[in-house]
This record gives sequence, structure tokens and C-alpha cells, in this order.
Amino acid sequence: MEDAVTRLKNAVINYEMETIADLAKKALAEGVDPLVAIEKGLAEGIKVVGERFGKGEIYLPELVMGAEAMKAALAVLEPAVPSGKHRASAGLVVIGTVQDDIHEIGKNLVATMLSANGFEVVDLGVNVASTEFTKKVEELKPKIVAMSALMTTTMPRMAEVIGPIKKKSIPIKALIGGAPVTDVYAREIGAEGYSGDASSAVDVAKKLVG
Ligand code: B12
Repeated sequence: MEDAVTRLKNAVINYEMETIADLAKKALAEGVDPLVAIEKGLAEGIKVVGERFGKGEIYLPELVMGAEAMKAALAVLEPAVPSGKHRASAGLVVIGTVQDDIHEIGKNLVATMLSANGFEVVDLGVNVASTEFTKKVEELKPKIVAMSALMTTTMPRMAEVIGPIKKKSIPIKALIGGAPVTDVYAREIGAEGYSGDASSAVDVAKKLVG
């Protein structure tokens, strides 16, 4: 019999938008760690959907259905992620998905994990204009500006944000991520931090704030 995590993965792959929330509730009732359900279940499922879309085996409607299924399950699982101990904020983080990019699932996960681990998070949403990022950074003076980009075409938007910040010598660390982003790219554009997933994003963020 399939375990709960594999069932969730397959439910994303099979676009089970109607029933996946119940599967998620069942997984929690069985004692499955919500983070494991998200990362080993949902995220692995959407990876398969993305690969099929990339190869032209499925089209945009299926991609949307896979994403909708993932979101329905996240609505159940994310609130179950253990929240950070009630201690002083580890620091303010301003996060968003870069201009021209509307992918939000990974960004939301990173935001959830950061706030679950004691960071104060201001989420600017998706398709955030580069000028809006810099404006908010000057206004809110966060310790970290975190940016997500899911497309090779929108990755350069991150450099558009980091450039002016460096020029004005604003004391803030940039943390970047998203499927096409690498640590090599981070170094290239002067970002202090990179992480390939939401859990290690927390470790990197902690290092950045010292
Ligand atoms: C779901 C999805 C969508 C959904 C998004 C729904 C939503 N509300 O977010 C929809 C259907 C709307 C969509 C639309 C499009 N998509 Co799309 N999509 C995907 C897909 C399948 C999965 C992305 C996802 O959510 N993954 C799950 C999350 C959990 O993973 P993640 O985002 O990578 O995030 C993790 C890490 O990267 C990291 N991370 C992410 N952000 C950050 C930020 C920081 C600071 C840190 C530290 C870490 C971090 O941590 C996260 C958690 O572990 C990817 C395929 C893929 N392999 O990525 C394609 C993909 C990104 N899409 C693609 C394309 C082409 C499009 C469209 C242009 C399609 C179209 N023709 O209209 C549009 C883009 C519209 C736009 N302007 O943005 C391409 C991009 C190709 C490229 N140029 O690079 C991909 C790669 C698919 C493919 N193989 O071709 N998409």
C-alpha cells in the first residue's frame, strides 16, 4: 500500500484538486510531519508535472491543475508546520517573487519556514517591480531582502534589485532562490545568500543575520 507521502505526490501528478485536501488531512491524522509531506510529497509531485510540461507531454491547463492541487494541499499542511518558539524576532525579511514572474508556491514556502523559525516576514507578493523592492527596502530597513525567480528570463531581475542597494551602500543581505537559480549565479550578481529549498533557506538566513 502507498504511504501518505507518496499518495500526496501522486495526487499532484494526477491533478486530484477535489480530493487532495482530504488526503493532506489524513496524512496529518496519521502523524506525518507536515514539512515532509510538503517537500517529499507535494514538491516531488509538482516536479514531475513541471518536467512533463517542459518535455511537451502536457500543456498549460494541466500545469495549472497540478499547481492548484498543490495549493489545495498546502492550505491544509502549511498551518500545521510547527511555529517558532515565542522569542524575539530573528530579524525582518522582505520577500517577493521578481518582476514578470508569478510563481508563488516556493516563495510562500520559504516565507512560511522563515516565520516559523522566528523571522518577521513582509511578503510583497508576486511580480514585484524591481523599483518596488528597493523602495520597500529603504522604507522598512530589513536585515534580508529575499527574492524568488522561477524562470531563466526573470532571474536577471534580481540583479536589478541588488545593484541599486549596493550602490547606495544599504546594509542589507540579499538571499535568492528558485528552480533555475544557483549559488554560482548568486555570487555573480552579488547576493550574499542562496538556497535550493525552504528548510536550508532558514539556515542560510540565520547565518546572514549572524
Ligand atoms: C507550478 C508552476 C506554474 C504555475 C504557478 C502557480 C503559482 N501560483 O505559483 C502556473 C501554472 C501559473 C505557471 C505559469 C507559468 N509557467 Co510555470 N511552472 C510551474 C512548475 C511546474 C512548478 C513550480 C513550483 O511551484 N514548484 C514547487 C516549489 C515548492 O518549488 P520551487 O518554486 O522551486 O521553490 C523551492 C526552491 O526553488 C526554493 N526557493 C524558491 N524561491 C525561493 C526564494 C528564496 C529567497 C530562497 C532562499 C529559496 C527559494 O525553495 C522552494 C521550496 O523548497 C515549474 C517547474 C519547475 N520545475 O520548477 C514551471 C516552470 C517554472 N514554468 C515555466 C513556464 C514557462 C511558465 C509560463 C511562462 C507558462 C506559459 N506559457 O504561460 C507561465 C509563467 C507566467 C509568469 N509570468 O510567471 C517554466 C520556466 C522555463 C524558464 N524559462 O525557465 C517551468 C520551469 C516549466 C518548464 N519545465 O518549462 N507555472
